[in-house]
Amino acid sequence: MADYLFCEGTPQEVRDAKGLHLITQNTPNGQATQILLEELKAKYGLDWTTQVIDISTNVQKEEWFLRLNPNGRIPTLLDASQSPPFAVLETSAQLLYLLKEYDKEDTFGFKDEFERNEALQWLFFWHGGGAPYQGQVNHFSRAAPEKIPYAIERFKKETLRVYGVLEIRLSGIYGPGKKPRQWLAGKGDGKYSVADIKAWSWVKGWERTGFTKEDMEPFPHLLKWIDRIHEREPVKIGIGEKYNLKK
Ligand SMILES: N[C@@H](CCC(=O)N[C@@H](CS)C(=O)NCC(=O)O)C(=O)O
Repeated sequence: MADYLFCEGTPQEVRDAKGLHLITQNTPNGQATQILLEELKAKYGLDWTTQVIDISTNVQKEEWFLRLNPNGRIPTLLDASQSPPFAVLETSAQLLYLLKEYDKEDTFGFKDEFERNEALQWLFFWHGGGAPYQGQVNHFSRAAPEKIPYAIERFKKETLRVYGVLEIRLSGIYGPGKKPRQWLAGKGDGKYSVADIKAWSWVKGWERTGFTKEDMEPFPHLLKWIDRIHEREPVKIGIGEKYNLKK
């Protein structure tokens, strides 16, 4: 028994978990892991339990949560089928953990080392260079008590720049034969993978982030990629009603 993972305040549903247990809220970060779980369910019949929390109450800063994820942020994944139970923080680490443990056919990852590395490149690119900037646009334009034009402009500009990086990749202009790609990683025009899932969960929210259609005009391949991923049934479920907070 891994006593260190639990304390008096640990909710019963966490203690009762027998397999994978996801603690989330339906935000872009939460959605990345939600989508991969739904994809794995569609492909292999994977099962897990979900606990939707309300981060506006700061429940993610309570001791029971910090024991599972010292960063105090969602999503948090616990795999209670491991002995001792294994807790995973950070979306990209969760995606990689799920690939290793639950995607036995590498459907959403790659067997080939070079392709696998490409997926890591785009995963890290978005984790470190995309999500934090788009997150700051959201913060400074919606949540901040004071509107600071410099901060909003700075983070908008950087977010559009990284959208431009994705556009370069998907348009294929600097790739072999200058052929457009369908997906971020993989040979040829690529294969849908965790790299796409991670970036998509943020980029698809461009309108909500405050960008206009004119802002997005330089990114035609990116816009098509957004629609392509949105058509997948597990993706629709992974960002849908199922993950909304039940009041
Ligand atoms: N780098 C982290 C970021 C997670 C994150 O920022 N989660 C936000 C919601 S999208 C959160 O939990 N915010 C609540 C808080 O900061 O207390 C990841 O990829 O998992």
